Amino acid sequence: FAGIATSAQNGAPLYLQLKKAIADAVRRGLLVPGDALPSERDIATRAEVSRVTVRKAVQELVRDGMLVQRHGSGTFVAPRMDRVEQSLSRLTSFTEDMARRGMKVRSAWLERGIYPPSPEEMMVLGLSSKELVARISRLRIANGTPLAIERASLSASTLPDPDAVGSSLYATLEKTGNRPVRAVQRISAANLGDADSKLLEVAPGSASLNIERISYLLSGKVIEFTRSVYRGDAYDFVAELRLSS
Ligand code: 16G
Repeated sequence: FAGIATSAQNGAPLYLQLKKAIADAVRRGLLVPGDALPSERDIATRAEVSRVTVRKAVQELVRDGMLVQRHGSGTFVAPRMDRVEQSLSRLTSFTEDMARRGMKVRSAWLERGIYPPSPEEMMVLGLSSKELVARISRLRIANGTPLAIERASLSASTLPDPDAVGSSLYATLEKTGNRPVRAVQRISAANLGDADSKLLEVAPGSASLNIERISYLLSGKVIEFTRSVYRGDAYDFVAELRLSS
């Protein structure tokens, strides 16, 4: 972490730069799961920052799930995340999936607002050119690791205020009786471009699983059209198959 203060030319707050330096050390394997983090004083001296800055960076990494604090014994690198095994036979939300695994979820907003629909959105959501579409795009992060980018489109009449979506889209839809009960999902393999690989913190060209989900209400009305990009190195999609009679 040395030299953080002296190289602090880019304007980002010091604690965020330190947070990134610690996270990078974990990602590059310089610190492995179970390793104790050097003491607050040690880090502060090496990085030439105050202990308050170190505390703030460490607190955020604990909140993200990358570090764990054990009372009396210090701060450690959290156990490595296994590949996520995701059932293809249940209609669940990202928040529910991760909560069930005891993982901490965070989303970074990439876009949200009301727009005129694209021809594809008009077709899939059954909108006329006079109607509007609500778009919400998020980077979905579990235990500090970005796992997927999800770009959802819904009719603006279903979601008139995208800003009101909290941490879970499905929880928001549930409140107005619009939670989908059925979905059709198409999964295809792809390679990540520069922008998406940067967001997902993997090398450009890494494998991804691109998922298109169209979900429906009981009435048969399409409620959600979502294009997602999942990290190929982090996900296994699992379905149970039966011999048809
Ligand atoms: C899942 C869905 C996505 C849905 C989201 C809602 C896939 C590929 N995608 O991630 O379509 O919008 O859940 O999650 O499974 P939320 O309620 O946590 O916002």
